[in-house]
Order: sequence, then C-alpha cells, then structure tokens
Amino acid sequence: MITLYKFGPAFGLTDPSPFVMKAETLLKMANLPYRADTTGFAKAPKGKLPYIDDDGEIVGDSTFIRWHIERKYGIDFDRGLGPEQRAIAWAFDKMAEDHLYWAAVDERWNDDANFAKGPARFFRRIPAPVRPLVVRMIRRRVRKNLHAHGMGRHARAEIVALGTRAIDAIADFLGTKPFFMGAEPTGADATMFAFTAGILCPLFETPLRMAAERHHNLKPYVGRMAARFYPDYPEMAGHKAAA
Ligand SMILES: N[C@@H](CCC(=O)N[C@@H](CS)C(=O)NCC(=O)O)C(=O)O
Repeated sequence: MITLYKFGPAFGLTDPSPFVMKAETLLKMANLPYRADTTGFAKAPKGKLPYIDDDGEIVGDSTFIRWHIERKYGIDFDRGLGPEQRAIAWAFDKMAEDHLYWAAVDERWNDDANFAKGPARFFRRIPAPVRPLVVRMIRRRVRKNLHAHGMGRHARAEIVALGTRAIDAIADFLGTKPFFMGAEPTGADATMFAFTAGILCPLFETPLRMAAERHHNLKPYVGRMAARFYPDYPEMAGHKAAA
C-alpha cells in the first residue's frame, strides 16, 4: 500500500501545495489505492512534501513520484502522445513548477492580507508566545528562497507580469480542449489542474487569480478535473463550474 505524505486539505483545496495536489492526482489517475498521512513533514527525504512510501520504498518529489508510478506499475501517463506533444507537456509542467509556482508563493506569503488568510493558519498549533517569532523566521526563509530562485529579486508588478504570462500560456494552450493535451487527461493535467486550482482559490485576492479568471476556460477545466478525480471532495465544489 502506498502512503502519500501531504500537508492536508486547506483553503478549500485538497492540499495547499500544488506539488502535493499533483502527486495525489497522479495516484488517482493511475487508480492506485493509497492512504494519506499528514504527519510526515519532519521525515521528508528532501525536506519537502510530497513524498510517498511505497511498501518501504521512499520517493520524494512529485516528478520522481510520477516516474516511480510509471516504472513500477507499468503506467504511461502520456499514452497516446507523440514525442513532440510529450516535449510540450514537459515544458509546461516545468514552467508551472519552476516559474509560476514562485509567483504564486510571492502572492500568498509576501502579501500580508493573503498571508493572514492563508499560510498564517499553518502556525495555529505553535504556542502563542513563540508564534510571532516562528512566523517571522519562516517568512524570512520563504523570502530567501524566492531571492535564491530569482523571482524574489523582481518588483511585485514584474512578478505579476511573469506569472500572468504563464497563466495566459496555459489557458491559450488548453483552448477549447477538454484536457490539457486533448480529449483525455494525461500527466500534464495533474500539474495544470493543481496549479490552476490553487491560483483560482477564492480565498486569496490576487492579481494572478484575476489573470486566471479573465480566461473563461480555466474554471471549467478545474471543475472537469475535480469532478473526474475528486468526486467525493465537495470543498472543491467552488470549482465545479464544470462543462
Ligand atoms: N520539486 C518538488 C517541490 C515540492 C515543494 O516545493 N514543496 C513545498 C510545498 S509547495 C514544501 O514542502 N516546502 C517546505 C519547505 O521548503 O520547507 C516536487 O515536485 O515535489
């Protein structure tokens, strides 16, 4: 049995981390039984979530989880796609994960109002006297990570412009197709669904959400994915504007 280590549902999403949502969606796409565990962060092999424990084999990182599923269970998430389409899917995946992600992190963690509504909740269990100190320390670490990546060196307006360009690319490529690469879900849908659902999360007032809402195909797309893979998750009903 596979155990998926995740943060746990938050903000009306199955997880606040798009990487966790991606990994969980891949498990569902593969029809593999799994159990979720929200207590594994301290033992994360790479200091990040998600990771899985598959009968004693620990796999960290959503992409390596994907490759593990494909290898061990003989699944090709991109079946039906030719090399050119696979290349495009990979490029979009990494645009979301290594570029758009950081613009979204900036909005959630560096905007005080969004931080208070969202990530601040992660610290509720920390004893009140030390909480402000811990919050300051973690926010400083997030800022350092943003700076090290490079996104954090830009002005807010520049970050929004870059994030918006990525969202426009996702929406334009999706176009009128039901799923990202065509008529049926493929590997990239796990990623596009996770990131788009996170950015459309109605809890946060963000320019990236506004950018996503300007595209009339994104909410129905998230709804379609949620309806197909999370039928028992009514919290995602907000996205069930599915066509
Ligand atoms: N490349 C990793 C990224 C995972 C990741 O960035 N996870 C974040 C949450 S969105 C995390 O666990 N951060 C905790 C930390 O950096 O301390 C993947 O694809 O799984």
